[in-house]
Amino acid sequence: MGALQSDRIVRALDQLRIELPSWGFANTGTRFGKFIQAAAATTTEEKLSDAGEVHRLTAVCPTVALHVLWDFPQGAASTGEVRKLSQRYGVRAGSINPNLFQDQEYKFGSFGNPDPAVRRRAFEHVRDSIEIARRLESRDISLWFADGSNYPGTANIRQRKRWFEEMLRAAHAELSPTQHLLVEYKPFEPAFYHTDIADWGMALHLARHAGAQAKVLVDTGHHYAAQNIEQIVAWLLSEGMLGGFHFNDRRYADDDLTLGSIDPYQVFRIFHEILLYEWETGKPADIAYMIDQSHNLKGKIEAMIQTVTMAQELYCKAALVDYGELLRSQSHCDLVGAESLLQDAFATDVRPAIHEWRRAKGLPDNPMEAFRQSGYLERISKERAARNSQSVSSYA
Ligand code: RM4
Ligand code: MN
Ligand code: MN
Repeated sequence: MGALQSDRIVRALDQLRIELPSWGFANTGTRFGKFIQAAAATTTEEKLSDAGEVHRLTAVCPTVALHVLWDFPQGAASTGEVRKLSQRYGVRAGSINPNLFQDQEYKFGSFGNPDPAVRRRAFEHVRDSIEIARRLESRDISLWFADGSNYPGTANIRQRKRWFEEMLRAAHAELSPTQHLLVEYKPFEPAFYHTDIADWGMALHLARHAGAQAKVLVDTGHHYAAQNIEQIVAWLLSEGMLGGFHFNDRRYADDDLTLGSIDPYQVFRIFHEILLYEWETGKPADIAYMIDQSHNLKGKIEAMIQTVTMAQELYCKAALVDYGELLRSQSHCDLVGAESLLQDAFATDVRPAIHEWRRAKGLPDNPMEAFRQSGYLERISKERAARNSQSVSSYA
């Protein structure tokens, strides 16, 4: 690998930061059941401790996404405690995620619920979440809605759209000047006939309607099978509307599998669009990269380390594309030449250069190996086993 290529890798690694989800360290499962792990985090403190361990070994995960219902039992009054614990474990609060889908009231929706009292309650929860984010100096409030319907004719789609427009606008009015409202979309599940924010067009419309600080959040698992996600990314970048990412991989739907486990080339292509945008415009894309995975079979901390490592590898590969050459090939319609630039970059083994970067930072070459030798897993398994054998926490 030449000096130019190594330089690009160093720059890419210095730039990439990945947010860990607190819920990814707790016991979760599928709607068919949960397999309890002795080492799973049972409290917010344990989640932050596990996230801190991933950050200690990789140095690229300084923030943790938090779910309000699960991590702030006393709402805004819990922020002092969360701040203290984050500091103790060497991480910071990242995006704040309201929970608008788990309470009984939300059976027929939150912002789209026909009952005005439920809509108001949902709005108040979002307002509290914005306040929590403000107290923790978190920039992003990530909104994901389970709202939708299961049977034709049972919901007024246009009316619900109007409620979403109004309420997101009202939520936007609560933001501090530096905060962002991120609007996530998902085509189906848990609603199977219609989902109120089903795709990026709907999310884009609602974000624009809400105000200048609202952007779209792309979750890689929230698309139909053949959809070209990198094209959506390119369009949102071009509109200045890509606010964040939820990383995971999928084979069928919202499978929440480990990033790059099924289709690493797709993640590479997404990173390529982002890096090409940055190169062409000369400005950072300013995207919050977050992991949204919940592993019920793999060890949770190991799965996070695997994800972070994979994200780094694919990001570095994408950084190797010769953009000047690519644009020349594109303008001459040299199809094979242009495509090869991507394929060659994807085929490059970037691991030795990543190891070197880690060594230079005093980090272990191989964070997974270092984790396995650290004794951390054995210690927490012992400490948490009894609690985990009794409790089944979190969502399916
Ligand atoms: C959804 C979506 C959200 C996540 C919830 C729990 O499918 O991906 O981002 O917060 O799951
Ligand atoms: Mn998500
Ligand atoms: Mn999801």
